[in-house]
Amino acid sequence: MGFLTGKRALITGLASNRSIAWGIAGAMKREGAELALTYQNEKLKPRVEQFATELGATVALGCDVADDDQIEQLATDLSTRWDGLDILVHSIAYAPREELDGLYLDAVTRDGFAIAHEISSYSFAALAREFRGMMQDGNGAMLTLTYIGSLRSMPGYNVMGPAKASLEANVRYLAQSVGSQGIRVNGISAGPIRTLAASGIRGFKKMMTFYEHTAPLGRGVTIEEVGNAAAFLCSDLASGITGEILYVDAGFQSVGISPYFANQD
Ligand code: 0WD
Repeated sequence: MGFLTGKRALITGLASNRSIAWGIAGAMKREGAELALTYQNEKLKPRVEQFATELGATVALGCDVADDDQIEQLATDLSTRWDGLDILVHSIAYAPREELDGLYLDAVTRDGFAIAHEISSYSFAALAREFRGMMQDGNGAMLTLTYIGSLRSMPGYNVMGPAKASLEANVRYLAQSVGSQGIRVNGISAGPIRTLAASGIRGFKKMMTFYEHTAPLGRGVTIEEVGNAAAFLCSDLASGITGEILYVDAGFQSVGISPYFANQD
């Protein structure tokens, strides 16, 4: 019996079988959770419905998190199918592509800054507000995905850095807001993984090489590894953990200078 048996999980941000949300869905399914998936728009609908079939997911529902009405509708639709929710996974980020090119100060605009923060950070609070009412049994868990670009500047990550910093603060404030209901809120800071979202970052391949030379494990991480950590954090095994950002990054964040670079003459 898996450690998520009997849990019902709503997973957002599934765009392809390379998405981190796919790794999370797979791990949660394996551990016994019943799944519901969301798709952002009609274009993604057939693909996500196919994923739902493969995962034996109960439902696939539409929701563009830029639209409050759609978030509300999602909660209404889900509540007609399930009488409660245990796990909410927010695996969504977006910034206009032009914002992710060149130096931050040359690229950042008022609109781009607002959009990146709205979709990548605020939407977590918007979903949390809508779904906390369905998490009534005192063991709910909410999870989001972040990146170390929140703490350190990274080439081309630009406005997503401040947006992820905001998201991580969101985790702490949400944890405080819903802690009295027994709901836990955490984030996973994942190492870079080649997904659709990552393809917007120029120089991603070269950065991966640097990453592999720096991380103690000498490699990147997989969506399956992120999925396993997500399943744990959203399970009762993690009942004492909230307001936390857990690094699943092959140890990259722990390094100052790796021996690889010191050994170069
Ligand atoms: O290296 C990476 N891939 C890392 C990703 C390292 C660390 C963290 N992350 C984060 C991302 O920032 C994001 O928060 O993980 C999360 C998931 O990202 P992913 O799995 O890398 O990306 P992807 O497979 O592209 O899924 C993100 C999806 C969107 O995909 P596209 O590529 O179509 O933009 O977020 C969804 C969408 O499906 N999304 C939305 N969903 C609802 N409403 C919206 C929206 N407005 N905007 C984007």
